[in-house]
This record gives sequence, structure tokens and C-alpha cells, in this order.
Amino acid sequence: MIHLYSFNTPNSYKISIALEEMGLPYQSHPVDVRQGQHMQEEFLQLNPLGKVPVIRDDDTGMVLAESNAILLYLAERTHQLLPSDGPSRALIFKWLFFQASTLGPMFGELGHYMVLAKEKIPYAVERYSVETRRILGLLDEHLAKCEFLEGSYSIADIAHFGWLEFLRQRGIPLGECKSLTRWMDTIASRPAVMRGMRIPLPVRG
Ligand SMILES: N[C@@H](CCC(=O)N[C@@H](CS)C(=O)NCC(=O)O)C(=O)O
Repeated sequence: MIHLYSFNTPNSYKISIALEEMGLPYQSHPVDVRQGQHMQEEFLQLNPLGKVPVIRDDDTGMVLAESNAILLYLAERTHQLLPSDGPSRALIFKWLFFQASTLGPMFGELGHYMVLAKEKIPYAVERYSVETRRILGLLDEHLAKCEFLEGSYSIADIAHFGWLEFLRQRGIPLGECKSLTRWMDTIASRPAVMRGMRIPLPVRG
């Protein structure tokens, strides 16, 4: 049995979606980051950095944080959603690193300065808006040439989807990005994605 410690956040959704897609049995343990549960001793023993998601795998004893590392672990454990070798595997790794090092931080900072920051800092909003638009443009151009980020549907698509939904939910218009919107609608209509997006709470809280 896999235990998933997560909340309704973009990085957490990756794992609930992947578990649903792969048909792996799992138990969900909500960690309410709004209430500070991610900084409580019990959770810090799983991830000393205090960030969700984390998994604990009873079968292997593995405790793992970092959402894209978890995606790779699950894909390799099930031989699903990641080719075992070849150029496509390397390109999926490229998208996973791009998502973790560029897209996630830029979108996260934009969300922070637009919504959460106590003090409005126009320079920060402008900087992260420009970076976000660059990233959206890159994805839109790429997806105009292919159905999924690399080859067939993979953990690379899963890694990006929750973050793009996060932008949509914050009212950042993606309307001009027609290919990106087409890709998002395709992914959003998958039953496993719909189930995964309701974990751990049925609606975004
Ligand atoms: N690089 C980490 C980032 C994890 C992360 O930032 N998680 C957020 C939710 S999406 C979190 O736990 N935030 C609470 C905090 O930073 O205090 C990953 O990909 O798992």
C-alpha cells in the first residue's frame, strides 16, 4: 500500500493523478498546509523541509518527497507512463526538469505576488508575469506540433497539468494559447485526472 501525504496543491495533484492513472492502491492522508500541518513534527519526520507531497510505500519501505522524483519512482515501479529507454525517455526527463526548475517556481512566485503578498510590489508582479507568458508561449508553440509534451501521454504531461490548472483557477487567461488549451482540455477529460484532482478534498479549499 502507498500512503500519500498531500493537499489540494499543484505539486500534490501530480501524485494523486499518477496513482489514479496507474491503478495503484493508495491511502490519502490530507496535510492541511493552510492550518500549518506541514510544519508539525509528525510530518517533518517524513519531509524535514515541510513540503507536500510525500509518499510512503509499505512494500519497499521507501519514503520519498519531491513530486517529480515521486512520479519517476511510480513510473519505474509500474512500467507505465515512461518509456524504459530511448530518446523519448530523455525528453520526458527534460520536461520534468523544466517543470521543476522553471515553470513551477515562476508560476508559484506569480501566484504569491498577485494573491498572497501583503505588500503589492509591481516590479515582482511584472517580472513573474513576463516569465509566465514566456513559458506559456513556449508550451503553446510546442503543443501546436504534437498532441502531448513528448510522444504519448506520460508523467511529463501530469507534472505540468496541475500547475496550468492553478493558473486557470487564479483567472490568468490562457485563451490566446489555443494549442495549450486544447492539451489541457484533453488531459482534464481523463477520468483518472478528474479523480486525482479531487484528492485529498473534493473541491479546492
Ligand atoms: N519541489 C517540491 C515543491 C513542493 C512544494 O512547494 N509544495 C508546496 C505545495 S505545492 C508546499 O508544501 N508549500 C508549503 C510551504 O512551502 O510552506 C516538489 O516538487 O514536491
